[in-house]
Amino acid sequence: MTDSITRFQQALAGVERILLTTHVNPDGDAVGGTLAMRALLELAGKTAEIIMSDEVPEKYRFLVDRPPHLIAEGTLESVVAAGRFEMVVFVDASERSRVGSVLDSLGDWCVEGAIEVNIDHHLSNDRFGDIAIVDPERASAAEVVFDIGLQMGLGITPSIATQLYAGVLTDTGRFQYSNTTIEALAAASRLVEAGADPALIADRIYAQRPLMFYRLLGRLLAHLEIHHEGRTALMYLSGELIDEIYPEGGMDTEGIVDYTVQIAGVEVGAFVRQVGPDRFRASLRSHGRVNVREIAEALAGGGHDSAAGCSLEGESSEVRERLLAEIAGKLP
Ligand SMILES: [Mn+2]
Repeated sequence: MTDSITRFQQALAGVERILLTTHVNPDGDAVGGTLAMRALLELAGKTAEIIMSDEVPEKYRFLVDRPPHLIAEGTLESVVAAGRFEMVVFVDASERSRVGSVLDSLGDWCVEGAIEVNIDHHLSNDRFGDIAIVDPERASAAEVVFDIGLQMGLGITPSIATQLYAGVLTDTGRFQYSNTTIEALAAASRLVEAGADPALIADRIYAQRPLMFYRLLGRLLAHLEIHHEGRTALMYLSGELIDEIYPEGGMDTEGIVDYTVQIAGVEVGAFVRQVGPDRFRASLRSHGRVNVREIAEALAGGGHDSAAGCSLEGESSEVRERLLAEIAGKLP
């Protein structure tokens, strides 16, 4: 880590324009970590722009000091017209493809041989890029960004501290997941010292959700499936229900999967949602006794030992059977 941050610092000296990006369906860590990294690069005197595939969810907009560019927007031309990027920084992406359609245009936006920097904390991270600053011991990418800021001696402003704290808070499930380590808590403590307000941040993220979120949650809980003698809980969100509850889009399902594993006796919780015709996304959680990363990897996904995910293709009942069979094989 220390060595790769030093190499990053050396590479920074030779570049002026830096592009940052993060994974599709950005969560609190992706949003907070990427915004904070941009702010740190600006403190280091660089020109830095974020381009992402999906928009920042409503509940994280309070973290946004300057809006990131969206791939779907028409503003990109002016960004690129100002000059090509000499460095691309990926934040919270376990592999290059996780950033979605941004990847298709990188060649148009960047100079040839632009330096790729990979800032992440996923165990499954494949160390892509020219410089990989990856620490799987860290609960969040935000902590890795914090380490970079500290090692580079850049000041952590209250705004940066707030963005990073949001990353630690959300990726540890409000300091509840098994990744809530001494280091994660220490980082959170130092971020509070630097100006992050824990009560305000928790309120903005968790206590200001739109009514529709709870309507959706109610429907999903009412139809929760219990399998494997009570050890597996599965929630399924069909495309029809998405269209019914969110006819104008803007669906927010973050954290819904946690309910599946908060039921007594349940070892593995799964939340499967339809993302297209015969296309699904599954999120998996466990209490740590079952390694859900292995389940996800068997289905070409990835993640952490007690929080993982994968994409699935096929007919909905067949997809669920495949997932349940994989879970059954890992139950104690
Ligand atoms: Mn993360």
